[in-house]
Amino acid sequence: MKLLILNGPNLNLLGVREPDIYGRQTYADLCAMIRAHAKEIGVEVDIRQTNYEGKLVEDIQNALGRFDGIVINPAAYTHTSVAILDAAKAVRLPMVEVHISDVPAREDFRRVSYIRAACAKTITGHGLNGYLEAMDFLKKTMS
Ligand code: CA2
Repeated sequence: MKLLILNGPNLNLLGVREPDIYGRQTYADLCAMIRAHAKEIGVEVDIRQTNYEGKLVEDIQNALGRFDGIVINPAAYTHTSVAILDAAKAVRLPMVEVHISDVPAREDFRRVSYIRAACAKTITGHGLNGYLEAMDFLKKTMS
């Protein structure tokens, strides 16, 4: 089983700024956690981060036939991007939406999630562990 882990804009700054919201662990720490968990549960992972909306669209499109499922944190594009939603709907791969912070408890503009409509599950506010929970969910639902 092969999972694509996609991260949107500014998530490369994890641990560098706003530790009160996103914690002190870095993006490298997140990648290490995901890789260790993948090994534990016996899945392959490809972890990517981009600041570009079109790159996320292309990565989702190209996942068809290459990956069995997608864990996605589109970051700010969660709240704006119909293009990412359309790509996710087009490929119809099992997908889980993850947010590190407790999004509903933040600003009103973060309450909208376009990608949610294409996701089997949404995990918010569980910190970096949310990614691991998403991997567990996909592993369980697909085996
Ligand atoms: O909570 C999440 O995971 C978010 O997807 C993070 C996005 C935000 O726009 C969403 O509303 C919720 C922001 C990612 C930026 O991450 C940073 C990390 C450290 C320092 C600055 C930004």
